[in-house]
Amino acid sequence: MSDRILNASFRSKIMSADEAAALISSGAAIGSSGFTPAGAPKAVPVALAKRAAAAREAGEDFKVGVWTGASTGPSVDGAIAGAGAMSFRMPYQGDTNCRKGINSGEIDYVDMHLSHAAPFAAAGFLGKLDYAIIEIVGVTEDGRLIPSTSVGNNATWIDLADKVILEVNEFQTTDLEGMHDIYRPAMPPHRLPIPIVKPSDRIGEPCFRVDPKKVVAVVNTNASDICAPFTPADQTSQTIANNILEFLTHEVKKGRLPQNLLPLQSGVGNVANAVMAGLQHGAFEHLTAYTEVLQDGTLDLLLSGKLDCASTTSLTFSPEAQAKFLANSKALKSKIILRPQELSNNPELIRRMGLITMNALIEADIYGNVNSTHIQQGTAMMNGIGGSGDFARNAYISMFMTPSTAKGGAISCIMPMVTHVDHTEHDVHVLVTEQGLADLRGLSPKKRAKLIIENCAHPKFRPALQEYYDRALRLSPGKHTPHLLEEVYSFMPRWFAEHGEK
Ligand code: 0RQ
Repeated sequence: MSDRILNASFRSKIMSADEAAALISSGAAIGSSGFTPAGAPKAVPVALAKRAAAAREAGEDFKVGVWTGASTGPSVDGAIAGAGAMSFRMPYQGDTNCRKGINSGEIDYVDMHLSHAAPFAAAGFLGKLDYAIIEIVGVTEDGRLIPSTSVGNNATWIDLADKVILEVNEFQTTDLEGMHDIYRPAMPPHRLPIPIVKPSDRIGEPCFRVDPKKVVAVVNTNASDICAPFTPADQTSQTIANNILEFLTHEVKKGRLPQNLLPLQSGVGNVANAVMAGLQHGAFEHLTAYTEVLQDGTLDLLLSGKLDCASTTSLTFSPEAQAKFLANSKALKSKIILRPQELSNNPELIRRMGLITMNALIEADIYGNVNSTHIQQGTAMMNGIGGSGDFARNAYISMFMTPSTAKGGAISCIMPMVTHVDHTEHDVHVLVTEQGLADLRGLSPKKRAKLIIENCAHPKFRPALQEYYDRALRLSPGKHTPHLLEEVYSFMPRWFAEHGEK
């Protein structure tokens, strides 16, 4: 332990996770590290959940609010929400217990753009932050903190919190030191342009700074990140990936993209991973990525030399890829930059560098509006908008991808009207399913509808969608965006009744 903590004042604060958790009182707001769910603390939140469960057994209520970078997995969301000890959550989650709490009304969830989280908190829109619980790799002699496998909002939580609890995770490689680029934009009216012009630029410092007086506990851990393995790309994800690669090749041929494309962003999940993995076999060289999650497929591109550099805020690797990363961490140091999510998801940078963005969705409608967050007819939360809005609104080319059906083919992911809108028709340039691709750029709503139904909908649902659209067109002639609201609202329950509840 001591060789990771080179500063004596930090060494004097070493204690157990239980002792650190005992410092936190009910009602506290906690800023936790963790991004999908790399770099999440492994021990203190679990101890806190244990404490909350004991309090509940003793007839007391013990609840905390949890602010994070993004999803944090079982050691934070799973444990605290599982103990019924979470009162508030922001800005993104993906955990079963947490989802249950949100959808049963137990947890107040603020689902927000990831680029907004740090500035909202810094502006005081979310109230006071009492504790930061941050996983780090070590402490330097002069008391700076070496970040772990994600940066997320950690720099902001450390600055804003009254008290800081550190988890020094010996499992994480010390080769991470030097991969990070920590920079916090000033708040308006003092904010200056962020001087990143390409993904490989470094503009900040490799470590977090903390006022040592705020550090109340240092806890030793030794555990890997808990990221689920990716399922090998099935036929559907592979076909979606191929459709996207074909499209990119076509754009290069047309002269609308350079030979090495533009910086790539790809979202979370198997399809996103399959697209990045697919680039391995494509003709593109000297690629770059400016993204928020770096998954297995992107790691392979870095290792094969296809991808020159990747800027991200988290390293979200399956156990297999974690081993590959560890074996190659020295070589990867010059190729990976981990930044705060205020930079990885910064709208101004995304627009200026001209990103190609690829995100998954839950449902899209025939006009190109996208629901990324809600199920059960728009009433229940799945995960959250995450960074998809930061990227989609500002992309050079914003792509959304999905299998054409969900739940074993029972539900169409192309609907007459989405039940919840996260990304409007204006932010969706290209829609891709395994059925095909709809390039919506420069098309009016009626032309978009034709293309989406023909190219993206599953053949099983295509006739019903076409029939709805034709009737809307007939009954509201000349309208810009033909819809039959009475019908669309009756259509959905009927459809779901016929094909099973979402
Ligand atoms: O649920 O496993 O219970 O059946 O949604 O769907 O197909 O496994 O796809 O893992 O890529 O997730 C949009 C949720 C897709 C994700 C979403 C059900 C489906 C399954 C997952 P089950 P898949 P993925 C960068 C960008 C928002 C944030 C974002 C997400 C589950 O990508 O959260 O993009 N995106 N961030 O069955 C009912 C439908 C459905 C449906 C899918 N039409 N109706 N259920 N599902 N379509 C990362 C960050 O921001 C951190």
